[in-house]
Order: sequence, then C-alpha cells, then structure tokens
Amino acid sequence: MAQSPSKSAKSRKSSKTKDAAGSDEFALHSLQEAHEASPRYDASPEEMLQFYEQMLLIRRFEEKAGQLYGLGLIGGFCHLYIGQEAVAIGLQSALDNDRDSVITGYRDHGHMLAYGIDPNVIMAELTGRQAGISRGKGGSMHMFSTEHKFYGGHGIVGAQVSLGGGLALSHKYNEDGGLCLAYFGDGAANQGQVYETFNMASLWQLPIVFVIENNQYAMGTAVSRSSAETEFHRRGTAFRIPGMDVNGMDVLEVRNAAEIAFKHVRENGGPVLIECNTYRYRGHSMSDPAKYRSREEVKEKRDHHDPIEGLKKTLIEAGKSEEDLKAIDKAIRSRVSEAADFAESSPEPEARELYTDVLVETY
Ligand SMILES: Cc1ncc(C[n+]2csc(CCOP(=O)(O)OP(=O)(O)O)c2C)c(N)n1
Ligand SMILES: [Mg+2]
Repeated sequence: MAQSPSKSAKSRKSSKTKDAAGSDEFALHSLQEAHEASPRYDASPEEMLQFYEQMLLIRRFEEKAGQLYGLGLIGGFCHLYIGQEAVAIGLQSALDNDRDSVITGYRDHGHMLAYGIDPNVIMAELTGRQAGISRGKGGSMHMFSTEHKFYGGHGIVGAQVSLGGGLALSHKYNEDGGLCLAYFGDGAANQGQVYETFNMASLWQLPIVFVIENNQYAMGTAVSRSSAETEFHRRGTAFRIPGMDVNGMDVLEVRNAAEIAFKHVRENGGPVLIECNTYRYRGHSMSDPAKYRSREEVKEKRDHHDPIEGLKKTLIEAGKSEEDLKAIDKAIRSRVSEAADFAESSPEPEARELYTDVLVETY
C-alpha cells in the first residue's frame, strides 16, 4: 500500500511518548497514539468504492483542467491538486455537512469536488462562465459555496487560517455543534498569522482542525530549504495543540485520522493539528516548469505512492475486478468531458455582473 512519501518512519518514532495518561505530554500525543494503533480506517466496500470514485473524479477533472488551460480556455492562475486527492477525500468524507465548515487556499478544485458539487459548475467557474459557482468571477482560486459551508478558495497564502479561526469562533458562539476544517500548505505554515491563530484557537478552545497539506514544496522551494522544523505536526505543541502525523497518500489513513481528530474536537472543544504528508505531481501552477526537482523524484512518487493506485490495489484484494474499475474510470472520463463541453458552450457573464457582489461603503 502507499506509504508516506517522505519522513514517516522518522516522525512516527519521534512522536512516541512514554508519559502516563493524563499528563500534558500524553494529551499532546494521545491522538497520534490512537491513530498509530490502527492507522487505516475500516471502510465498508461501498465506502471504499466511493473514495475511489471521488479521488478518480478529482484526478480526471484536474487533467482536463490542465488541457483546457493549455488551450487558453482558463484565464489567470490555475493550481492543480493531482497527487493530493486522498487528503481532501479522506477528511471531507468524515465531515458532518449539516454543521461543519471548510476553508482552504487557491488549490481548491478538489475540495469542491469532494463535496459532490456538480463538476459542470466548477468547470464553468474555471473557464469564467456565468454558470460557474461564483458566476465566473472568481475563477480557479476563488471557489465558494455557502450552501455547503465552503468558504473558499483564497489567494493570499495563510489568510485562510485566520479566517478559519473566525469560522470556528462562530461555530462556538452560535453553539451549532460544527467544526471548521482549515487547510493550508507547508509554505503557509511559516506565516506569522498561523501562530496567532493557533494561540487564540487553543486559548479559546475553538472547534477547528488545522490541516497542513505538506506537498513538500512551496512554489519552487523544498520544505528543507524554508523550514527550520519540517515535522509540521509538532508546530502546535507550543500552543498545547495535539498534532497528528499522517500519510496523506492513503485515503484510509487520512480518514482514520479525521475520525480521531473530529471526535476529539467535538468532545473536548479544542483544536487539533494534522500534517498530511503528500506530493503534488504537477508544477505549482500551470506556469511552473518545475526545474527545482528531478523527473525521477516525481516518477518515484507516482509509481510507488499514488493514492488512487494504492486504493485500487486494496479494492482488488477485496474482490473487485479490474474490469469494473476500468468501467468506473470510463464513466468518470465521460462525466468530465461533459463538464468541459458544458463549460465551453456556456455564456460568459453579462456586463452588468461587473456591478454585483462588489462591496461599496459599509455592510
Ligand atoms: C501572502 C502571500 N505571499 C506570497 C504569495 C505567493 N505565493 C503563492 S503560492 C505560494 C507558495 C505556498 O506554498 P504552500 O503553502 O506550500 O502551498 P502549495 O502551493 O504547496 O499548496 C506563494 C509564496 C501569496 N499568494 N500570498
Ligand atoms: Mg506546499
């Protein structure tokens, strides 16, 4: 099965603790201990198939988005999620969609698809069409769905973490029982506002799960070149936030961590920090030639750690046939083509849309 792409053995060892239950140290490490005791979520055959379909939908959707970008149909920035699919699916499949909120950065198409939002409206948003989820005015980086309590899609690195703290405060203030899932990258993890948010979230025991999607790079900078502490799951320790070190290339491990973290937050109130070790196969954005890493490095991840291939293996071991899985892929490819056709044939927003959703004076 897919293994953590980089440093799992080292970090797993480091997070072990011999402290007695009840001590501060134990509280900080107890979630990791629980995760390691049985790291893969015991999914039913239906759930497993659903995870497979959802991850494959993200993969095929992103491949198509890359093609449309190449054809000049997508303007502005476009950051693909290929390689990281297990993170969004593993976590978001465990949410209570009636109560919980989600916020992330600009690499956000996969998080939208994880909600089951119609691929047509996501592709229409990417191509700047009226039928897009933000009426074509947000584009790739600014997806948003209040209906699903998905609060974006943010282009300012790290800003979503503080906004996520605000969402968590609103869950607590309104006593709605919800939690906020706030995703950010390894690069964003070095921002000052992240630690201000950690402090307040822990002090006020806000219901928030911070998720660092450690895809090993921030634009062209490898984590080891930018981060004094590359074990990102430890970064909450100074604020008494329990950390979890998770293999982000295995959807069942991510889901398992989500179950433990969400339960902890719902029962105890306070924040949890999850580091998902993952890898992005494509460049930072569509304009990145990715010269800062070797082809061999990428190939090694694709060949030996791919989250979709990993789950496929588990499904086959559980009795699913190769033919059935091929048929699923075929159906997903045609669903994605349909979304692209829909987007391409949809009208652009009308000129009067320039004057809607614009904040003037006070609100
Ligand atoms: C405040 C701010 N600084 C710099 C940038 C430019 N920038 C965009 S993405 C990025 C790298 C972020 O890397 P990471 O947090 O690891 O996320 P990833 O792209 O890997 O998902 C930078 C520096 C920005 N958008 N906002
Ligand atoms: Mg990164």
